[in-house]
Amino acid sequence: MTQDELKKAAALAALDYIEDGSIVGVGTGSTVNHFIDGLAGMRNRIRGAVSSSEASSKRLAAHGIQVFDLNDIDSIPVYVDGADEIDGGFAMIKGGGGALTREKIVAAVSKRFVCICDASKRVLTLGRFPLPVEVIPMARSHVARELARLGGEPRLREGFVTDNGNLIVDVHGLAISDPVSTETRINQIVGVVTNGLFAERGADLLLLAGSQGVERLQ
Ligand code: ABF
Repeated sequence: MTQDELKKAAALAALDYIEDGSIVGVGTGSTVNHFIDGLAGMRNRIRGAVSSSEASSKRLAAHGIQVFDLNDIDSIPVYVDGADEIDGGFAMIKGGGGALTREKIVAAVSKRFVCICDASKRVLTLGRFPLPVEVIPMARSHVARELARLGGEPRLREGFVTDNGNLIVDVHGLAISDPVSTETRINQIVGVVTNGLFAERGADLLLLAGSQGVERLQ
């Protein structure tokens, strides 16, 4: 199977966890695009969705799925999203697509985080994938200096502006042995909006697609 076929298999497995009549939390990325396309087949069974990016909102709307403002919703039973890396404790690096802040907000409101991945995303230690950090533009240099003190190599993502009007700094070369404390430490740097470590609130269920099928891990 190709990597895209694996992504699709993981994404379609997530449909099993969608509750009838509910609002579905929807992430961002190529794996999630398969999930959105699958969700279209059951759109009459759900109330609608809350989305983590303009791109996902557009795709949902194109399928006739109503997209709600998060501020009008009290709770979301299930949030489905991909990851760039996920470790054995279900801590993740996310934000390769630049939607990390909205993803973290929707995940925070959701009761259950279902992570959908192909097997290449599973790692022993997070950090080979550069850690994205969303930054207020005027704080860019300050934040980069502070990130360098953590031992990584911060690089501005050229020509990229987030849906929130901010910048992304990708930190290369980190080996993240304690994801919760690294997440907290980076978030304390003034000018950081959020970082792509999802450790404090990691995934609850991992649907991991490999050549043998989709493993359901929790
Ligand atoms: C989102 O999509 C991001 O947090 C992550 O960066 C990316 C995963 O990429 P893909 O599904 O395209 O491999 O979940």
